[in-house]
Amino acid sequence: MNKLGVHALVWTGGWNPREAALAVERTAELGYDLIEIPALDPAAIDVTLTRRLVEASGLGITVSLGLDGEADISSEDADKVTRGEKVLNDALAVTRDIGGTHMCGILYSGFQKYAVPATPRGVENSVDVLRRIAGRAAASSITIGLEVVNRYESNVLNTARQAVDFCRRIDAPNVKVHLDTYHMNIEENDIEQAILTAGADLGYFHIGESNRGYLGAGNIDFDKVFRGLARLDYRGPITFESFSSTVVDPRLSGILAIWRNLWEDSRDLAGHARDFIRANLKAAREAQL
Ligand code: FUD
Repeated sequence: MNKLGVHALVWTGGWNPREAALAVERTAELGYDLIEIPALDPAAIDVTLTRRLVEASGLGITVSLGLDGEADISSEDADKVTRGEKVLNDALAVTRDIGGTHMCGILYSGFQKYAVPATPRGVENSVDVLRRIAGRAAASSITIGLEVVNRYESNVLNTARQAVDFCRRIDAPNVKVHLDTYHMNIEENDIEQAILTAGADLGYFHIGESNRGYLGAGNIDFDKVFRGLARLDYRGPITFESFSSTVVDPRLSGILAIWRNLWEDSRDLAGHARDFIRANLKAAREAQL
């Protein structure tokens, strides 16, 4: 069945030894199966420490990131593309060395608001780089998840349909579509249909509310979300994401525009999300029988 995960920013904004230990301990204590750690700066992750903590906890681990504008593989500027490929290679090495199974996020472009559309040549650059990254990832049995985000966070992949077409162009079995309910709620016509459109290409799933706070306290139609996952019989990881000004990673929280305090008690939030996801998934699966 699906492995259930939680994003590290629910617990901590950094990854020093104390923060890493706390995030791993709390995730395991609540019965989650995996922790997803952000690696916008892969060098900031202490690989030996992280591997030791994760192995001792019995959790799985995944890595997520987005590229910045100076290291953008969807650019027409060869230097930016080269820098972006290096960031992806560095993050992949971290994913491998900490025992990660998935590297996902906005791997295909800058993780930012663009003021102009992506260009065909830029998108071709992105496809070429990701094909090489996929080959290296496959050697370590790592799945690449291309996260579909809303228009303010990339100009390349905003819908499930675009992501499926993009995966076809890369044409590597370990490159999958990564959907996120927060973004789908903004861009898709119908969340359930979008999940079905991703189909067998769906390889990673983020669950987050419309205001990125407590699940069920916003506008997302979770009946459709879980029905879609059940109809697809999706078996991959499902990670809970939520952000509040209580827990801040200066770079990531800034890109995500986390200005408001939506919760203070990480443990209560994550415990609630675990129960919410488990109960809704179970009900949706039973309804399919
Ligand atoms: C971005 C997003 C996140 C992001 C991750 C990076 O809006 O939804 O999934 O990729 O937080 O660690």
